[in-house]
Amino acid sequence: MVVLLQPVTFNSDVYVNPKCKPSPVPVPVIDLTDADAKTQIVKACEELGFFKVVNHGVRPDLLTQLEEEANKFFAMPQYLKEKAGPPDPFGYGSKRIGPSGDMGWLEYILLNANHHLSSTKTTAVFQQTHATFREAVEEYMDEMKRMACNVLEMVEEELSIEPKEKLSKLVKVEESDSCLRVNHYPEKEETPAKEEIGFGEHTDPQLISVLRSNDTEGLQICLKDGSWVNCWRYSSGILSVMTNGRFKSVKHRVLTNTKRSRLSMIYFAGPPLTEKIAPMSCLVLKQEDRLYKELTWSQYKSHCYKSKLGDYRLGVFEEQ
Ligand code: GA4
Repeated sequence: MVVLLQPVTFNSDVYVNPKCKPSPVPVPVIDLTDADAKTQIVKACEELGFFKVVNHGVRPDLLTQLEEEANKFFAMPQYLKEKAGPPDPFGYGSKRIGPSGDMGWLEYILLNANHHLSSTKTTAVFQQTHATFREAVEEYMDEMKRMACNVLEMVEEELSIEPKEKLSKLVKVEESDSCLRVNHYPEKEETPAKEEIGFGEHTDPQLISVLRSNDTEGLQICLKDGSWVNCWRYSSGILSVMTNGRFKSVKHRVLTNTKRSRLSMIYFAGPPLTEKIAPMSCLVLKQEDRLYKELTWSQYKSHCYKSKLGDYRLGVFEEQ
């Protein structure tokens, strides 16, 4: 499931590449204060695997401030940024994504959201910047956690999931294995701008991802028929297992064909490493309807981190 934090305004003027057309699929826009929000969220998770939220309660100046601070980080000389790399997986990375040789036209920082910003690489990111960056990151992570829990609680209510807080607790607890990724896709200098893969196609492995991006296009999602549509603001993995396939894990990618740089910030809400992931019994009426077996998040995460970006990873959960 992916959640967007932005207004959907499909303005075709901003597309550099004529192949990039506004999405023909209306992106569901869900007002989190709407009485019907939980029904709309579940419908969006079943049909598309992503939706945009409004009235989410995150103060706009926090979003602006974090974007400004992140831009300042990426504007620093390369040798300074590299003091916070290579990513292990946390820290600063450039062009290389993950440990299996995937490459993209981007630079990024990956931060551990829970063991509070304590890894050596994370510390190195903040050594190069002002304290204001770290403060904004911490507040943003708290807000993303709150929002992810809020959305998961609505899902629990709508699907009558028992016990109460079964899903949201996984993210709320101290040991939750969540992370924040800030991606910077630099603008292209050539004219016409050459299409490049910014971030190759993949699905996110965690429970829910909350994405916020600046006003630059690039994000595309893959529909059930295999076609790619622009959805320049966006959509996860194990929620699909836990709902026994009822929720979709949307495949997405980012293209860089733009004259403007793209900045995106994604909070990946994950459960504790020891948590057992399996279809929730309240959603599987008959044993033979169960599509997936049980693995811990730690086992699944290790499997993911050995894979290539575009690999189908949920197969390890599938019952024979
Ligand atoms: C995709 C979602 C998150 O960005 C991420 C990515 C991770 C990484 O960049 O190191 C992975 C990718 C992501 C899934 C497969 C493996 C691991 C790169 C890769 C090739 C931080 C995550 O948790 O999984």
